Amino acid sequence: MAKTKKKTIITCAVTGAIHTPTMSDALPITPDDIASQAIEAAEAGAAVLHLHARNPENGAPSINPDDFSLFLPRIKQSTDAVVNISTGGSITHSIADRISPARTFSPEMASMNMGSLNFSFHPLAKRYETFKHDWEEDYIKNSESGIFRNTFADIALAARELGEGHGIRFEHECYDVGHLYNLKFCMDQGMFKGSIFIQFVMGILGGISAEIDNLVFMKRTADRLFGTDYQWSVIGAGKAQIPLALVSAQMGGHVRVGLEDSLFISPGELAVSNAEQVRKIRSLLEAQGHEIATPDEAREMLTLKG
Ligand code: KMH
Ligand code: ZN
Repeated sequence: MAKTKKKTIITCAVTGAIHTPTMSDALPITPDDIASQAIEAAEAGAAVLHLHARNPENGAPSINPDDFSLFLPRIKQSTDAVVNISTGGSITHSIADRISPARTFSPEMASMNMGSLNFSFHPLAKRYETFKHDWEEDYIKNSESGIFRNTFADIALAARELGEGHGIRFEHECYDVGHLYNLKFCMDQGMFKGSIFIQFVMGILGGISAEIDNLVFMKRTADRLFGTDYQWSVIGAGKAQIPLALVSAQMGGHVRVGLEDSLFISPGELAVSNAEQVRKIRSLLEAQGHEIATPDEAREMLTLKG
């Protein structure tokens, strides 16, 4: 049974697979950058670190477990934060490849994307005249015709391999209301047992937009489907990151920040690091009377294997 929320869990999503090196010098690319920014984010108050890997040579998104092995041990050695490994990878990879890092490292948490969508960030390409690396422009533009595939069979495979196989708990990424119904269906099929942690992903082109009305709708729908005994959080992509995180906390949810979801610290101003975003949301939350969960408190609330 999920515990009732007492404190607010800050997740930091450190690098992701949408943003590319040209977009911000702060985006961690090398294993050393990923490790040091993750550690700094944990020290600033992130109880959960959501992690993707990058090709150390050119910063391209990577789902190669070898690339994770270049930074995971250092993060585990230096912090007590919950490690959450992405199974989203990037939209170009198959589910079998995307689950390989979580299967290799058996973290406490992994992401689980709850439906297929036109996951597109191609409008970003227009903002840049030149790119640091050859792969970037095509990668961004190709997302216009990309489908982020997460069929029921894909979800079942990931649930079987990682949930049943390794006792990993999931950050259920729901990009639209239909994904909540997908989650309910999967639970009814027995794919996920015990408490759930829903991440309402808002503001990705192809998914639901980042508006308070939509968050209330998502939350009400989840309440209807799952009762009140679940934990939840919000990703507000881009400029919605901090404003929607604050609304989430006021509504009883947790928050996610990090350069995966937004490169900015305030409108028009690039963040200098993941930790800067963590410090900002932490101070705003504390000013509103919220207490920040430690990693162990997050483990208890999310019923992780520890
Ligand atoms: N990039 C986020 C919008 C995953 O890694 O599985 C969603 C995400 C997906 O974090
Ligand atoms: Zn991710």
